[in-house]
Amino acid sequence: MKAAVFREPGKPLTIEDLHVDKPRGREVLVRTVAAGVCHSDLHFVEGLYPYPAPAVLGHESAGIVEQVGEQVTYVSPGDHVIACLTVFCGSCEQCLSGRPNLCSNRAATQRDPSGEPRLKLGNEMVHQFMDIGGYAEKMLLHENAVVKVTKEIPLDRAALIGCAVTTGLGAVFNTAKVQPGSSVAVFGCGGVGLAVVQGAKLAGARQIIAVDVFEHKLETAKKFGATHTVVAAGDNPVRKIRELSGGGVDYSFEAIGKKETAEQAFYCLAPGGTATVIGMVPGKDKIEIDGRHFLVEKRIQGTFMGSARHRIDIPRYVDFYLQGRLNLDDMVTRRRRLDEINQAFEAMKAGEVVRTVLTFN
Ligand code: CXF
Ligand code: ZN
Repeated sequence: MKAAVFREPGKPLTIEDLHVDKPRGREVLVRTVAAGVCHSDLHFVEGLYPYPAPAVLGHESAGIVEQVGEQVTYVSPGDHVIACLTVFCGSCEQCLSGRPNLCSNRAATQRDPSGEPRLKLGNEMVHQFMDIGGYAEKMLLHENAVVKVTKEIPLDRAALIGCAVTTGLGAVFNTAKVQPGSSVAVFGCGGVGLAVVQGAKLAGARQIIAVDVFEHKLETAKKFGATHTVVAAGDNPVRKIRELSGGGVDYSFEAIGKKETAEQAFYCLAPGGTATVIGMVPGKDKIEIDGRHFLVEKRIQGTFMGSARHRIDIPRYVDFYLQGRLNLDDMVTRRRRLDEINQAFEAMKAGEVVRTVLTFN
């Protein structure tokens, strides 16, 4: 099968022919139909975060089950599925406490490292990014890394639920628990930021302030439900947000992954407000906060994949889409083939697209 392979940080991905094993035990073999191109993959391609090579990147994919291992009970061939990087073991303390997104025993869902690998290039083992490896014609996944979805949702839209949508909506509903009537600021209007905007609208926020350096992205944010916009180019947007919200917002979301914007997300809060940092802030960057703000009960917190319990949350998001309450159609702004993956990254860097989705035959 063809796959886009990561070989070295800073180098383009290369399209190569890999061998994918047959599903064993609780594994399922999925024919990829669509793969969203997410900023997080680019962080790894650029070496901002390390990842072992060679690896198949991609973690926002959807497809059709082709074959299942002998112990699989959850899906059958022909089922439509969304791949989820929040693969869960189902029996560790995190899973049993209702936080399967933080599963502490992913190893239980992976192959024994000394045995036959899932993916190979000749005799060499190839890593599967986040246990998915979605930039490939096929994905060999643990059954707990997929969610079955109705065939009513087109798979190129469904793919986005695998990352951007679950991350953004989940940050709003599960992590921050945004209340009806509240005010929200969203830093960054890419795929995740727009999902936060849509989530805030679904949660009944009265004011949704979108912040970005690109004016065209702010225009898009308005279409998705932003009530106000702030252009952040060269300027600290905190004063403007405080002005618009009459003293600070109840909830803020950082969907970029920068120290500066994480700090701004905290400083634009009203007393009692909560900042949720979604973006991947590099570990070398320390977030600095003036301690006096804690006296008025301001909070800052992390979130991982929208604190998702993916088998519960994803079917709900699919229903929102089918009911016309979640706009995924306009989030897919470009479709490309697998061998155009590097151009898709370039377009993302230039701020040209909300989401490129790679489509497969
Ligand atoms: C990320 C989270 C960290 C690993 C890669 C995927 N989430 C969304 O893009
Ligand atoms: Zn992602």
